[in-house]
Amino acid sequence: MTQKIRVADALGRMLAELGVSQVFGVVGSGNFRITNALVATGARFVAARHEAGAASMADAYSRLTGEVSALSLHQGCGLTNALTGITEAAKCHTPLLVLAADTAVGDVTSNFHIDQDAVARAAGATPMRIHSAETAVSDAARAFRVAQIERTTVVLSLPVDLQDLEIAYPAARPASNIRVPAPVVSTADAAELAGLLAHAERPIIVGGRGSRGAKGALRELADAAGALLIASGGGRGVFEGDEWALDVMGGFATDGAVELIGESDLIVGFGVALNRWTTRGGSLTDHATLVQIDDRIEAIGKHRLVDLGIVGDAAAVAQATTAALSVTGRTDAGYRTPETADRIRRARYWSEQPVEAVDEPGFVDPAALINALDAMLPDERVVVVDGGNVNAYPGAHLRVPDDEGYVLPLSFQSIGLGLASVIGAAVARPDRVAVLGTGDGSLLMGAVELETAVRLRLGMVILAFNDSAYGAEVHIFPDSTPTEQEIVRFPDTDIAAIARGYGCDAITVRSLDDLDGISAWLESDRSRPLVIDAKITGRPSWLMTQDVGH
Ligand SMILES: Cc1ncc(C[n+]2csc(CCOP(=O)(O)OP(=O)(O)O)c2C)c(N)n1
Ligand SMILES: [Mg+2]
Repeated sequence: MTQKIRVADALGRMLAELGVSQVFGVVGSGNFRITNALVATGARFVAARHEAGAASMADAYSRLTGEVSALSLHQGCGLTNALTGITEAAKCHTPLLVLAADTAVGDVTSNFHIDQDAVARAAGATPMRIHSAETAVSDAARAFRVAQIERTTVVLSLPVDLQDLEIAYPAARPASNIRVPAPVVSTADAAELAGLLAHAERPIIVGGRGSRGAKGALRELADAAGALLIASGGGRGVFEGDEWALDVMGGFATDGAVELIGESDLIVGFGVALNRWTTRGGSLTDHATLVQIDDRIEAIGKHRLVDLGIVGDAAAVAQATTAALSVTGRTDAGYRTPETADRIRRARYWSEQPVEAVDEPGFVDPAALINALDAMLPDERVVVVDGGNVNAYPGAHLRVPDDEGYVLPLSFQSIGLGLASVIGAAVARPDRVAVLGTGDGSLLMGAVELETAVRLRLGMVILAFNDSAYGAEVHIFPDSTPTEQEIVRFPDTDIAAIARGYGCDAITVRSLDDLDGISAWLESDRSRPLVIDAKITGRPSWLMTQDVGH
């Protein structure tokens, strides 16, 4: 039966019915009703303590589930507070729907008024809005589809006066059963790529985030082509478990992996940006023939010029190329020799590389610490990384079980997104232990979300590498004087005490002898987050020695 309901209630109901099942946000008067309507229709709401946190939670959640989540914000300042996380999501093509209340149409003197469309556009998101009460349902349904199908971050502005008007509901129902045609691959493209693979002596296939749905097809292609496999940072885990796979390409690669990449003559990237990090500024790729396959034409050659670019679906291109290879043929083992197998085994994981640990009294070596933690944690985990000098330790040393076990919220290279991201990851994957590796500076930027993690009873591990500094800045300017460094150094902060104040379990680690608390927590019911305040030696990480831009 048709009834009259408020636009806000209609939108919340409709979006939940379309598939928004998880909402993060901070609720004010402008988004109170729509958020409650989502919840009343079955969506789960997580109240963050700051919009910056809510944005990163939603971003990480959608990265791991592939689902459009919603970020619910108050008008004006709610949106600006969330902007760094929205920018990160937009740069990573996260399918995210931002429900941004807006001031009433024409109310430009409201304290809350800003040009929200301009703000969204400037951040790289797609600005959309509801235009009238009559069109509100179809406006919002369109915004959901754009986020979902175009894999983009949409900021849907919702003027508060329009939200309050009444409309008939159910209105015209948005289509929910959409069939997308199977991707088509040109046989000429597949034959050309097959020809390159057949003639290459040592081919390597790189899988990025965009290759996640194609891993089986890529492994078959690599088998047929005698190619090695490796993931980009964003795609880490995609080839985990394959004996011919290295772990990760780019800044996080081991020295042995760098050597194997350096000896290859053909590098074929699927769903990978081939940016300055993945290619180490080109030094990992410039010697070889470079091929890029991506379903977005604008991605091809964006960061590095390529010898061949194919616009297409990763799995479909891989399958067509495998079929073409069976015609073209490759009779030798390509890069898959016994010697290579041995080198891969030795070079695969950072956690198995020798560490020259330099414990100073009262300070623990960060590489030795992360390797110890890697060995203690269950394999079923989701690893989240923050920025800074220490980011290579969680980013590269913690092994991941598969391509649903890693979140790298560094597309905008902002520090401080880690804590909120790991909360979003833990909400997305309650079946796994969520682990964050972060710096003291990064953690303290968003520490207020520790309360959210406690309230949600998230049994996660938060490892803070505490050097009482913006260590990256110290190491980027090695010739700076102690006086100059004062602006990036801080007194020792008792992060464990702060965490306990929020209700977390916490331990302080000053040497590898202090890890019993971690074992005890792992054996407990894990009803509270564990925060590890690791007082680390202040040396530059191996990543800081690479010059790819900060
Ligand atoms: C939002 C933001 N502000 C500043 C920077 C510049 N920056 C990069 S690393 C870093 C220091 C991070 O400190 P911490 O989290 O303690 O890690 P550390 O470098 O000490 O290991 C800063 C300030 C940034 N990338 N993002
Ligand atoms: Mg630090």
